[in-house]
Amino acid sequence: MSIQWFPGHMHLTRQAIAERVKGVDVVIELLDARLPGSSANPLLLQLTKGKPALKVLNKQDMADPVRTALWLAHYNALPGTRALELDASMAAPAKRLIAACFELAPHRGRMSKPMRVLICGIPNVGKSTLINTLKGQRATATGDEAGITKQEQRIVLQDGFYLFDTPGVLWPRIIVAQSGYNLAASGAVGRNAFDEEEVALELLAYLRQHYAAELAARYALEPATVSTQSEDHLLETIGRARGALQSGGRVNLQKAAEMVLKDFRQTAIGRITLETPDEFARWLAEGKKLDAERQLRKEALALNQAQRRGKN
Ligand SMILES: Nc1nc2c(ncn2[C@@H]2O[C@H](COP(=O)(O)OP(=O)(O)OP(=O)(O)O)[C@@H](O)[C@H]2O)c(=O)[nH]1
Ligand SMILES: [Mg+2]
Repeated sequence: MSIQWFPGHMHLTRQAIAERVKGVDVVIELLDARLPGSSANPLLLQLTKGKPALKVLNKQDMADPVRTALWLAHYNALPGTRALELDASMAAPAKRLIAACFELAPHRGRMSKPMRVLICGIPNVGKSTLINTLKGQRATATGDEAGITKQEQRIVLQDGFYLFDTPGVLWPRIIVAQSGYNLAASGAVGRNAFDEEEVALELLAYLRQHYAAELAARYALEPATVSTQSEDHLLETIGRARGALQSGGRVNLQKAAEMVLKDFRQTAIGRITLETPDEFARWLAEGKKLDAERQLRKEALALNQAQRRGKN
């Protein structure tokens, strides 16, 4: 799938993150609890250079609670990593983050040594919402669309406690194919940058395997339909049932795909998580292998061309 991942302001942000990290005490990485592996920036470790970091599984109210528990256990078992779950619009749990920052950087938080917390994560994951919840007022713009925050912004939470809101970033190369689809399904990718039908088909393929009952209930399908029909067929069945038709009575697949994606994003199908830690580890290993093979082929091709140029 081709995705126009990296609009200009995201490029700048990567540099801005690297620059900004020098002057912060804690980095909070907001992950999407529906796709924790795919929403984790593989470059972040390199960008944050050993700063105390906290992973926050946001939008937990939309995710499958059983799987959220698996992901929290997974992250908390990694050395030097702490993870929490969150619904960024709820004040009480958000306040736990403040306490966690003080645990990670106990010497900070006075006027002379302020606590400086950088909040980063993919587009639309809820960074600005979290900041507004912590602040108790609308200090920064939010919206259900990727790319709302365009510039870094400093918010003073209280005396000696600063939060830095950053524009969402995606990384230039996504080597796990499923991550591309999951990011697009979640709403992290701008509307015109991917093919809705392709993404909806991948989503249906996953849901029919792992959330068959929810899928059947949402679209009033027989369980047998869900288990026996291919995702292409399912999309057509759903489109027909929902009246997404075009002239001649054929199903408008684009419209059907948009409907399925909207339902997923609004939790209308249920609380769904698109990956488990084990699944993601497998996808990552596979992605790395394919990527290494691609790299080798590229090198072989370059060598071959150089040799031919040498002969001429
Ligand atoms: N259900 C639910 N929705 C959330 C949560 N956090 C954020 N949202 C919604 O997600 C959307 C995106 O939130 P923002 O705070 O603008 O996201 P952002 O990470 O700042 O996005 P960019 O600035 O585009 O990078 C908004 O519609 C929020 O209301 C959450 O924990 N649960
Ligand atoms: Mg924002």
